[in-house]
Amino acid sequence: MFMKSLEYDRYGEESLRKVLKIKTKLRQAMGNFLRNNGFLEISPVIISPETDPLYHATGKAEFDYYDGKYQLTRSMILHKQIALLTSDKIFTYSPNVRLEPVELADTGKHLVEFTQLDLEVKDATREDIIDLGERLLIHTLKEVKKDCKEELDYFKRDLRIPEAPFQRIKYHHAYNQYGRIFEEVLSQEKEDPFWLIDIPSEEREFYDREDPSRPGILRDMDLIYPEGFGEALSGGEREHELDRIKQRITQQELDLTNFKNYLEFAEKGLPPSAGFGIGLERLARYVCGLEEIKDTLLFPKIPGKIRL
Ligand code: ASN
Repeated sequence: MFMKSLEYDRYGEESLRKVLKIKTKLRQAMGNFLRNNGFLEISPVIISPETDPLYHATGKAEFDYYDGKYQLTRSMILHKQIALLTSDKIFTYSPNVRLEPVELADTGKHLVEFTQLDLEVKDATREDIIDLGERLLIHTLKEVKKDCKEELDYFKRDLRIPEAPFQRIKYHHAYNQYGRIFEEVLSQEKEDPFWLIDIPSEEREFYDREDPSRPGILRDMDLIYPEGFGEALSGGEREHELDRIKQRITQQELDLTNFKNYLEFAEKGLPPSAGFGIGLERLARYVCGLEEIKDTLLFPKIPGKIRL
C-alpha cells in the first residue's frame, strides 16, 4: 500500500485555491501588459550548457548528455541578450532551478524551483526599465485588486497601489546607514515598493553593466517590496561588448570557457540592452500577504528538502 503523503490535506485547502486564482491573474495581467506594449513572448529555455553563474553560493543542477553537459536554467539572462538579435522587446515566464543551501529553508522567500517573468529591451537604459517596471507593477496590482476582490478579502489583504515614481535609494547610502541588514530594515520600514540602485560590482554578476563614469558601481537595480517582503526583482543595463564581458568574468574569477557559446555571440555583437526578472511566487506572496513562499505553489521545492 502507498503511504499517504503527510501533506495530503493541504491540497483540499481553500487558501491554496485562492492563491492559485491570484497567480493566474498575475500571469495574465503582466503578460497582457507586455504584449500590449509590443513585447514578443518567447519560450523558456530549460536546459543549456551555459547559464547565469549567480554571485551567491548556489549549487549547479547539471547532467551529462553525450559528450557534454547540460545545466538547468538559473536565469535566462544570457539567452535574453541573444534573443534581442531577433526582436527588440522580449519576455518569458522562465522556470529557474537554483540549488539553494538548507540555511535558506526558513527565510520564507527562497525556493529551489520558481518562475520569473524575465524581460529585456534593446537599447534601453536603466531609467527606461525602472519606468517600465513601475508601470507593469501598478497595472498588475490594479488588475488583481479589481478582479480578485474575494481572494484578497479572504487573505484580509488591503493591497496598496503605489504611485510612480517609486523612491530610489542608493546602495551605499543604505549600507552606511544600516549595515549588512539594510534590505530587511528598509523593507520593514516602508509602506510602498522602492528601488535599490547603484549596487557595487562585487555584489552582482558580470552581466550587469558597470557605470563608465563610476568604476565599481553598476547601472542596475533591485525592487524591494515593503512590509518586510524583501526583494521583488533585479535587473539593470547589461555589459554587451566582448572585452568588457571578458574582463568582468575574469574579475569575478570565473572561467571564460564556461561561457564559450555566449562569448561567441558577444564576439559577433550583442546589442546594448536593459531588463529585469520578477519572481512570480514572491509577487504572489506579497499580494496575498503570506508568511511562507511555499504556500504560493502546489508543489513547492524548499531548500534542503526533497518533495514531489
Ligand atoms: N533575471 C535577472 C535579470 O534580468 C537575473 C537573475 O535572475 N539573476 O537581471
